[in-house]
Amino acid sequence: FLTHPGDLGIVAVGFSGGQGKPGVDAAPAALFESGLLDQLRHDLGYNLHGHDAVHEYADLVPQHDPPHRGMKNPRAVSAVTKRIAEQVYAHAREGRLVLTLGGDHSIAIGTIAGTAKAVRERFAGRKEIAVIWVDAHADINTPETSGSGNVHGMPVSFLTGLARDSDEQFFGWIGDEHRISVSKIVYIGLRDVDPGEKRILRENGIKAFSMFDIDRVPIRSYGIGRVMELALAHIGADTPIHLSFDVDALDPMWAPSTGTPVRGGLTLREGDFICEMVHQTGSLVAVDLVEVNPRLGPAVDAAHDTVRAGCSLVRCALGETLL
Ligand code: HAR
Ligand code: MN
Ligand code: MN
Ligand code: MN
Repeated sequence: FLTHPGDLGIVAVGFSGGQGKPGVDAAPAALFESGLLDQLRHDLGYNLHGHDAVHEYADLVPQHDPPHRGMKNPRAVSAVTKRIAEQVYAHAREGRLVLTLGGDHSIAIGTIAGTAKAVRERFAGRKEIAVIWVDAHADINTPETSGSGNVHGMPVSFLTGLARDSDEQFFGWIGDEHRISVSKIVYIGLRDVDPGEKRILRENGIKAFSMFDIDRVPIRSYGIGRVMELALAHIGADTPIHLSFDVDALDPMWAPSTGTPVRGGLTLREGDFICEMVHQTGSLVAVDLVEVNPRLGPAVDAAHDTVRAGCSLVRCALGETLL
């Protein structure tokens, strides 16, 4: 039964260079093995494109890649995200909804750059995308504010132009056509934000809903339903939406296998609800699912549970309904 027929471009990214823990590159294969593609094809009725390969970008990763402005693996992450931007752009230009499976969250530099460029072209520069960033973390460090040097903690600063580098091999390839404005980002699920990031969020007036806002304490906080109403109202109708979902937004109870788990997160139902609400806008143009690491986790079932949660989030974003 085809509830949502349509063309879906898939970019499967086996890349982990935005952070230090191996295994996050194995997520696309694990998601495929658990039946995600069949669910998208048969249960949701999509025509799939680009799903045959998991890209490893080995040709773009140099042997010697010393830090630049404190960033680790800067040449590799820059070159890989540039390539991802081209891949996402190529799907989006064909009018396909684009699903990118990471990989760590540095890859969103590429996915969002690609979507932003395609939407600008499609609407002759009159429309800009909005980004809903679901995460325990804000990922808005600049190279200078980052304590870790991991680029997966910096994608939003490069995408907004808060961080820039004129050198092509260190993200200098990012142009105005790839960027998003700070007023078009909404965060949901934050609970582990560095002091420097809090200052950046405040100084730029960036819309952010923390776990406190999602809690159902009477009067003072909103609950997930009201948070989604407010988030979508901030974006406004008729604005193309890129949903970038970091699986660590979920509580480790639901998604234990991830590189930087933070307790006190979203339930799986709250995560699915965010995705369902975004789907219902009819404005979704791209989805990322990142930071699933099937090699990590406390128990034998951890990876399996996390992969299943990831599949559920993706299905909800792509139109699965309960009835
Ligand atoms: N804020 C920390 C840093 O910059 C941790 C970032 C962790 N990021 C992710 N992606 N797991 O959200 O290093
Ligand atoms: Mn089936
Ligand atoms: Mn993230
Ligand atoms: Mn995170």
